[in-house]
Amino acid sequence: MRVQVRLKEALDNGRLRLFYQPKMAANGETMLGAEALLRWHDDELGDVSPARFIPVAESTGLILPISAWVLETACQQIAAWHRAGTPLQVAVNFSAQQFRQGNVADQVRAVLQRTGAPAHLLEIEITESIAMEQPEAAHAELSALVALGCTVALDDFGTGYSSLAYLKSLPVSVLKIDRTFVKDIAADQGDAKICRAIIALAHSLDMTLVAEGVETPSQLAFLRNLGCEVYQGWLFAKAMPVSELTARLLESR
Ligand code: G
Ligand code: G
Ligand code: MN
Ligand code: NA
Repeated sequence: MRVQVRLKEALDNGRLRLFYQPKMAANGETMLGAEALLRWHDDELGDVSPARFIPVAESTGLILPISAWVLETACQQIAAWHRAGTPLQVAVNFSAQQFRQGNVADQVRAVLQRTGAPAHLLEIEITESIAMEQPEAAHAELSALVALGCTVALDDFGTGYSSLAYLKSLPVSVLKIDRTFVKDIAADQGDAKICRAIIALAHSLDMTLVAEGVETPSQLAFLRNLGCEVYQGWLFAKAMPVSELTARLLESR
């Protein structure tokens, strides 16, 4: 109850923030994009993880205004980096309710127009389970997003149950291997095999592979050997405020 009330206040009072976590190329130096991640510091509750408050927001309907704020803020930032001559692709997490509500592509089109963010710099991340929940509606919405020029990534891949036939039919160009598989990749034969299989699957469907939660050089080496293209994790950087990410973009120019 307390989280719910204070979350509403945080949204209304501009206390939510978006941080950005770099996505790196296999050389470990080139930044290919970033994922926008919500952060909330509450005076009483301290730092509250989105893993805790997103489910509350989902169950109270607050997720819709929060998601609208996230999309608007990320697109404003995409436009700002683009205007500054340091364009960066930014991935935004979409919630189950946003998809249930429908007309996602119309909403995205309006925000792109309003902010001046180029569509090709916006990536939409949806979890495998969202895509499976309403296969036909998700297919139609995702196709409309791709028609706008956005890319679509399947997040937490490997934790859901998408059929390969459905996966093949989806207009998705990026698979993000869930970090639970990456975690023990160097120690656990089973996880290593799952990663190998997911990477082979992605490549056979002409999809780009992103590994999440890369924390150690040995995980990186292992994934590199398997031909993974994009790396996200604390080995490279945690999610950071705009000012820090901007400094990195300027350094790398
Ligand atoms: O970055 P972190 O570990 O704190 O994120 C925890 C969870 O919250 C992750 O599953 C992440 O996808 C989710 N999350 C973070 N930001 C957003 C957001 O803007 N929208 C939605 N729907 N989920 C988010
Ligand atoms: O569910 P989703 O993949 O959108 O959420 C990404 C989550 O993973 C965020 O909560 C982010 O903070 C977290 N994360 C990013 N890199 C790492 C990492 O290297 N290790 C761990 N444990 N978590 C990470
Ligand atoms: Mn994500
Ligand atoms: Na994920």
